[in-house]
Amino acid sequence: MSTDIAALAARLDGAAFHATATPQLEDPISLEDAYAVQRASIQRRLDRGETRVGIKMGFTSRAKMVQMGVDDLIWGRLTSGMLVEDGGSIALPDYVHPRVEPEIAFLVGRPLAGRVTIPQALAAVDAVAPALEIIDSRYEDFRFSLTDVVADNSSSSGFVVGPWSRPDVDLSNLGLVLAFDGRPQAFGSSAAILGHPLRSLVAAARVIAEAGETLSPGDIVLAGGATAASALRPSSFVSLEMETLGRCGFHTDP
Ligand code: OOG
Ligand code: MG
Repeated sequence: MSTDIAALAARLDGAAFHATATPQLEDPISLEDAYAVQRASIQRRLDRGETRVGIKMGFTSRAKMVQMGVDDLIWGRLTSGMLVEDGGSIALPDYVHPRVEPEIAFLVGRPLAGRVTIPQALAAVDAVAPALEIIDSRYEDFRFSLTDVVADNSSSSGFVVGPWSRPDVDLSNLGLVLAFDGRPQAFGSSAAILGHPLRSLVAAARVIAEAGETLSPGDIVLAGGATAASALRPSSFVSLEMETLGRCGFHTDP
């Protein structure tokens, strides 16, 4: 039986919109269909007036793969509705069971797509920043197969971007601390992201071309969590401090 892409897109988009979990998909779907569901569910957000902002890479670190029991790189789409202001706040009831993870953001300055080298990827970058991703699987118990999570826009739900720096910073091994109310929650290094976060941008250029699209000037690319994700709690201040790049953070409402 062929997959009903539109029905699955409506179901996952509805689960995100209403912040209610949906069961894992009843029938396994192909990876191609999973990305088609993702695209269709994001189109529903664009039809409601959100705009395309960039993409996020997922499972680019061992810590993330081990935490979720998945072992292949995935990607998802970022829209304007997912952007949380640095220092701003989110309301937990708008989410199903949100988690946060430390990332690095790239600001694309020149079109980028296809098979590129690390220097070519770097040449397309205008700026880099510390970033936090809020992931929120729409599936019950935050459990999914690889294709389930791809269909669910790779759990993408929100993101915060800190101050932009020039891209000539050495990104290979920047220490980082994720903290809740100033208490360290996770320690890591940018090296956890595929050995070097620019490798994630190289991968982003490849996957976006496979989807028949391009990274365009102004797009943001999230390189993927450098540590396992942490569950959000009410009334806390979540912060990321990254060596050289600085800090960003957000509050969770009571
Ligand atoms: C899937 C999204 C993975 C990352 O940074 O590795 C991801 C998930 O863990 O729910 O965003
Ligand atoms: Mg992530």
